[in-house]
Amino acid sequence: THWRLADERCTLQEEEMDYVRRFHCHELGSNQCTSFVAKHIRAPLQTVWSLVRRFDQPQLYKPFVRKCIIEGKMETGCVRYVTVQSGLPATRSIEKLEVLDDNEHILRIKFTGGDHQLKNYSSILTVHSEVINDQPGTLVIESFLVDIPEENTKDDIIYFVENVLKCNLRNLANVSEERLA
Ligand code: A9S
Repeated sequence: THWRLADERCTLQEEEMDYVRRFHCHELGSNQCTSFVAKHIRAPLQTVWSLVRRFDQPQLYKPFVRKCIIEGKMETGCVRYVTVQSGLPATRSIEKLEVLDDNEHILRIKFTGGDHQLKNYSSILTVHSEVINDQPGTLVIESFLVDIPEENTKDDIIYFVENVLKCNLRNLANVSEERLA
């Protein structure tokens, strides 16, 4: 089992890095940092993408989101007003839909306001179909770019954002896999 585990880990690395190189390029500014998280989900790509693409309802899979309102139609350039659960270092976020590509399955978002510390935050989320143990699966990769704030170190901000994204993708897996049950 150790060998298989190791194999899965290195397989994850190889395919993941190919996608990251192709789809997750960020123009790094002088005082900015970037990283990414990835998650294998045991559900077909269409199921996962149907949840991810709902820019108007991030609460479908994001556990920290309490409420979300968007103005007008859900299309490139539209803005959502997110309020988040209590106990977090922020209460709200204003987020703009940069790209929603239903063919390439690419979602690009920028945070344009709010009372959080994530200045000039932008993210790219892509989904890729794969086979896991002969079952249809989906590899989700989410990368981000964000300013390094004065009061934090680069490692602090990366640690913080990576953990939020890991929570989001873990819950995306739960919701996607439940939909099949
Ligand atoms: O939700 C995302 O896609 C990504 C992030 C990093 C969201 C972070 C967050 O919603 C909190 C979870 C509330 C943490 C915002 C915008 C600011 C925070 O401080």
